[in-house]
Amino acid sequence: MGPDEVSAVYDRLESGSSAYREKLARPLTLCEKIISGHLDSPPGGPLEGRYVALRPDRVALQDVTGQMVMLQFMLAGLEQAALPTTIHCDHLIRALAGGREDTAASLDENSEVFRFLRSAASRYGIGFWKPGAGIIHQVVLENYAFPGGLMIGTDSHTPNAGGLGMAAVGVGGLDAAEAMAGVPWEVLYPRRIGVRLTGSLEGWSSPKDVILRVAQLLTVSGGTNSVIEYFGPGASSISCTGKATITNMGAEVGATCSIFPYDSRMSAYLRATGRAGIAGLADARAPLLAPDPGVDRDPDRYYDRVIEIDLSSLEPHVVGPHTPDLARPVSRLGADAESEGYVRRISAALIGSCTNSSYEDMSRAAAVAEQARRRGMKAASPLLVTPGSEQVRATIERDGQMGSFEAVGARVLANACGPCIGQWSRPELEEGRANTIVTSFNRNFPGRNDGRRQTLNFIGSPELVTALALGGSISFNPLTDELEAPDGTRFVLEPPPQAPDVPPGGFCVPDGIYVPPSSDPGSVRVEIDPSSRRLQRLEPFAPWDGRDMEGMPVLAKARGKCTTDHISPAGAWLSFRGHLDNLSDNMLLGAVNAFTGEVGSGRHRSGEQMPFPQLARRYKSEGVKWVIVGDSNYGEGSSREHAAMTPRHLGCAAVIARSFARIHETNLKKQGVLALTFEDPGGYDLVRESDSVSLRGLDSLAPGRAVECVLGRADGTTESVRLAHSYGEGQIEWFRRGSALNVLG
Ligand code: MIC
Ligand code: SF4
Repeated sequence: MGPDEVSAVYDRLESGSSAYREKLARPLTLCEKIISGHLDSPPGGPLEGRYVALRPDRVALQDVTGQMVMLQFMLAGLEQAALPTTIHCDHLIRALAGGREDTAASLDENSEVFRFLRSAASRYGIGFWKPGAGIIHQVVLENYAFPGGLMIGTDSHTPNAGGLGMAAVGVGGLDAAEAMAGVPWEVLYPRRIGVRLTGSLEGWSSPKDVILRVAQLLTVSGGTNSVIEYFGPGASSISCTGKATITNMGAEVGATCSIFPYDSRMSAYLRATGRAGIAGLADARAPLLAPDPGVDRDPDRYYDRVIEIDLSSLEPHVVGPHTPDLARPVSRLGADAESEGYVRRISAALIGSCTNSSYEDMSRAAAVAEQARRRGMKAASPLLVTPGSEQVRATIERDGQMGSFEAVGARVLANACGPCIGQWSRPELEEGRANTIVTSFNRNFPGRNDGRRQTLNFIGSPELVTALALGGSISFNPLTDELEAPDGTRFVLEPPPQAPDVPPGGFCVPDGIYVPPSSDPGSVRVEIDPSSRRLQRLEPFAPWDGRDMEGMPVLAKARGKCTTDHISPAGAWLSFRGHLDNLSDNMLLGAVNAFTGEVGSGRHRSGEQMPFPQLARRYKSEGVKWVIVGDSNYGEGSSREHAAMTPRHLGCAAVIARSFARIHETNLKKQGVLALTFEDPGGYDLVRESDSVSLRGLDSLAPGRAVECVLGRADGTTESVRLAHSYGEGQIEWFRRGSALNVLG
């Protein structure tokens, strides 16, 4: 979008937010302004607690979720994307040998999928970023994000663009396909969490530590259905890309999005990335792109919760393993390793990814590596660098940071997701061996990086991870402990100096990595080989038969954390993200069976034990619908709608959980699976393996009205449990018609 389009967005923001401000007769926070400036129709009153229909400014898709978006878009028979949309090829690229080799090998392995995406993009008016161009969120930040805009993206870390003052929200594929079809996008009007920043970051502390601290305070579900707005005098001390690190990882606390107010750091970044026109517009309308005056002075009145963080006293943190909210200052990591029995030796250290691969990040991490290089020292652990974009990679190659990494023995991987999403091949690692890795990524669920559940992933800033790689152990405290150079001299690392966020010599601007949509779309054929193992045209899901659901078996009762990585693992399975039937063979393979403690398998009514996908196929062949019972924050993590589509495909009628993560709950609803919660969370404990579940009164399903669930016991007795849900009026139609797509088509 050029300055003219952005200017039109600002006019709408001005008028929409004025109208809403008048209605509420109070100052608005930044997100309230952006939402009210993007409403499909003027609000009748306060929007609190309601679903709102919005008109986003753009859509971003990546290669693995984007396949389903395009397949659904095609199934609905649509012509051209109604909104500026781009596809980014990043997730399908593996990490093994190094950037060039891995990109080439992945191009080869995935050529069918890339050809499909490229032709579909060309045909439907969508921009296409080739494999190797970079990770979606970095490329979007460098090219498309703008202050005050509203974007949806089929990836949970879409809020990365909040670093540039955009309200950017991760959604399931069908939300994107609908928006691309010109249908307003619906979201629950979010609650507001304010984070007031004072002071400025010093020494080892970095933007990463801000979000790790926030994650510690909010936990993985504390941001659900909320936006996190950062403000206060410390906000402008953080660079634009540093802000993006913070908003990116708002996904880890389940926030709808996170955002910073417009400031001079954003202006500088826009100018450095070739968008001076937009910077000029935003400069001129800066007050529009910040909370209203009065909000900062009395935040408790306008935010549901306010968190204070003094940047000057913030210690560098490390989180993990297995969950991003298990935080402690790095100074305590050694003690935790001791008391918890974590493997101390670091088997690999990884920096970069969509979260932390800015010019500033790479410069600070390189400054740490440089201290070792000067002393002729190599990293004690393998160090892997994943640049977030070709723009950053080429720039740090030119400016020398890459040289510093390579000098201490680092291997540079492709500009892609690779080791962050289980595309990391580690043939040297013995099967089943517990091992510790440290990363500057955002997620650390079991099995996430290398497909091995025994790998413990600890997350910290890139500079800290680099320092840990030099020490080789998580008992090494980079702030105080000595390292030994090959000549025997001992030294303590200096904290890396502040680094520029925008390169003094400008960014290198790579070419040949972007393909615009066809100017003659009618001539483009989108081909899907009917015998393909990787792509499959979709069939519409069947509508509800209008009857109550009686006597359904509990296919799975998941205990504890059950993220989308547990429900629909990535890694090798990424190959099948465009083939619903083949992908379904991974359903719930990571879920812990609450009845047996086993991972990925359950028992058929006949007593036979088998993997969940097989069990589901067995019930399907018997014509039996079944249910999943979930624990708290079920479906946390990724936006992948596959975690809702595979159960739907294999015959799941309902998921009943203690609570849901936002995107997954919407995905279930949209794909026609009933998403229900126990009114009393203790209801979860009542469900037994041999129960049969009946859901009654479904013809009177209505917003705010409980659903009656009867558990039929093996001994013939029954027990009633009340279930709640969050269906809005229009959403019930998705269930009745079989899916939201059936309503659209
Ligand atoms: C992730 O980080 O888990 C992913 C892979 O980027 C996902 C998207 C996907 O599953 O395709 C996400 O975060 O939404
Ligand atoms: Fe890719 Fe990892 Fe970022 Fe997801 S979190 S977009 S897999 S780099």
